[in-house]
Amino acid sequence: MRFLSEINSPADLRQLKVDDLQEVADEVRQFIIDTCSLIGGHTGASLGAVELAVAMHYVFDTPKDRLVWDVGHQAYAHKILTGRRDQLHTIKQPGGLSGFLRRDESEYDTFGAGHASTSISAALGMAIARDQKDEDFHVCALIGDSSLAGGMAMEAINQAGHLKSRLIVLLNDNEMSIAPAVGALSRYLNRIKEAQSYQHLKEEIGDALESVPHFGGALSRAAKSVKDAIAAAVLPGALVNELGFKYIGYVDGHNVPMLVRALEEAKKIDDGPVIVHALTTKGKGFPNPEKNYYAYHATGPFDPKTGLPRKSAKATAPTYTAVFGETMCELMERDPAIVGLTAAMPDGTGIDKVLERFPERSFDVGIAEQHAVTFAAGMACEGLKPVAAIYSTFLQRGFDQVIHDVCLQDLNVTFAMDRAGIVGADGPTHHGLLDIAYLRGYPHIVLMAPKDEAELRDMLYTAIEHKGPAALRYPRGNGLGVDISAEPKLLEIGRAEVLARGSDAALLAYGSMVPAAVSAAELLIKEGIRPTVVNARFVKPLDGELIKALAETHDTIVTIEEAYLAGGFGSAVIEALEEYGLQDAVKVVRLGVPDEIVTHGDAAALLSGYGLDADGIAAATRNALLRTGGAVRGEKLRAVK
Ligand SMILES: Cc1ncc(C[n+]2csc(CCOP(=O)(O)OP(=O)(O)O)c2C)c(N)n1
Repeated sequence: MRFLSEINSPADLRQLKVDDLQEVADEVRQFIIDTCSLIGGHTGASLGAVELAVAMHYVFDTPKDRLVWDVGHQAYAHKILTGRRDQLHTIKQPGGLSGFLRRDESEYDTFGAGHASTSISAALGMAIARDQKDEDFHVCALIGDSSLAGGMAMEAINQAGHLKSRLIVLLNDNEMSIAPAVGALSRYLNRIKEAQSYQHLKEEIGDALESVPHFGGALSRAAKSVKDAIAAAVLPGALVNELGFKYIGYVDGHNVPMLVRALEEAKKIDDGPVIVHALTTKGKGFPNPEKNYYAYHATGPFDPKTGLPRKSAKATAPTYTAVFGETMCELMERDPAIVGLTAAMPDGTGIDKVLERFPERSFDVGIAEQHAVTFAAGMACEGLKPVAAIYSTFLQRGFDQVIHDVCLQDLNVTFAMDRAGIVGADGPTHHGLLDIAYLRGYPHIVLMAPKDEAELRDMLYTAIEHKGPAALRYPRGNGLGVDISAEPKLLEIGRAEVLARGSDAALLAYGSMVPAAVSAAELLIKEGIRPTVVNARFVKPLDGELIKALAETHDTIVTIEEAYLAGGFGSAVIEALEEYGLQDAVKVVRLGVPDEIVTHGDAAALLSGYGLDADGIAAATRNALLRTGGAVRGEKLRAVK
């Protein structure tokens, strides 16, 4: 590494000559490939943004000038150039760098990110604050073409064009979301590119015509007016003229000197916002000759020579995502009213299978969770049975739409919330820990969580057939390997499943925590404690009859959930007990995630750190029984964890 080993901050980068920057970019790219080949990560997304990061840190006086990255998954080069090169190998690892951006990780991370389409709003806020404080610095938002289509980015563009504050938006246009980009905006960006190519062509033809003896001038003028007409029709188009943005582009997003020139031009515009349109290739330089879009976005560890994935132990059980996708296809085969929706996560949610099998009855709406929910509501008004498959964390975006557009009108929409719980390496922005709390407080909605992948099939069917809103949550990763060959069956709504009857304590577990509760019971039985174990199945409506009965026959109820305790499943149980006047009849111990931000890391280790595994549940139960003096048969209790 001729340059990179000496670059410990952007100030070092700015000492170099423009002519050296392409080589710096090459070194950064190789560094990303070498690192990600060992630990995986958002490899392709970051490889596509290497030159953008080099050019931005060269042109802007960071951190005084503010760079605001959208999502932050593509910012590995930014991390490398801002003093975090030697820690890159810790990215997404326990105790290591975040896979996204965090204000507390670096002064160069001006705005925390992980969810899409936030950068222009935040950058505009910074620009306005700068103006109000009479300060002088540049603000540049970097946003991908798919995130640009997100509602909030559009709202920010609308306001930026109106406010006329100095703001630079660098558009990283690779025609890709995680899957290929969808939507009219994507088509519009393509038209800009086509029109510009046409314009260049016309310029070349114009020059050639100019040289034709006698008629040259007239022919050339005619050609230019055609060119102007095309340019006026498409270029710069609505985004620029009508919405008050200036436009610089398009620029080859892998040519650093050209990017530097474009950004220098953008810096000169002081009377309003400007968009610099850079064309990039996702996965640029990834050593995989095959076009594999999904692999380009994020990868596991791979061979740096061939790009092929390193061998990993093959999981025997299918993922919850795969079982969801397969079950959707089965149910859609039988019922033409069912439609499937994803918001830019076809492979992540399993809707990719549905899009393949039923292209007319399934939709990728792009990064547009709010729209997805209300779009589903509209379809439900007309008798369809939409299933919106949205990660728990991303459905947070559509909260009001769930309430106002679906629940208030009691519409038949199913929400399939994948990645509910602790997701692991992606960390705080991606954990799905809030959905119980944010959905439970509103009338009409049915909320459930399966204990395994077979029950996921039953719950999906039950939710779709339920006339009204219903949501099911299930975790990231593999199921338990149970038999899933049975036809999905309807479950009785609001009825829990008693898995074991005991007397000393009742373990009341929700969804992903049921297997851990069963294992905890096995540990306790060895000590002579006989717990009752319940698969709660529903948090709304709760199985009130069962909860009453448990309160009357047990000293202690232990509730267990992979979610924030505040407003969660355990809270619902306590509320129910109060409603029944049984709050003093039984001690309730709630196990779940406390009131703190959960870091990134290995999901199983994080869960165990919160006592959400068999050992933790057994220890908490023992502890509770000691305190309540509950009936403990058998010998002495072992030391409490
Ligand atoms: C609100 C929200 N929905 C979905 C995602 C998942 N997601 C992460 S990156 C990404 C694609 C972003 O595409 P683009 O903005 O074009 O950037 P690129 O990855 O192509 O550089 C998606 C859908 C997210 N982070 N936030």
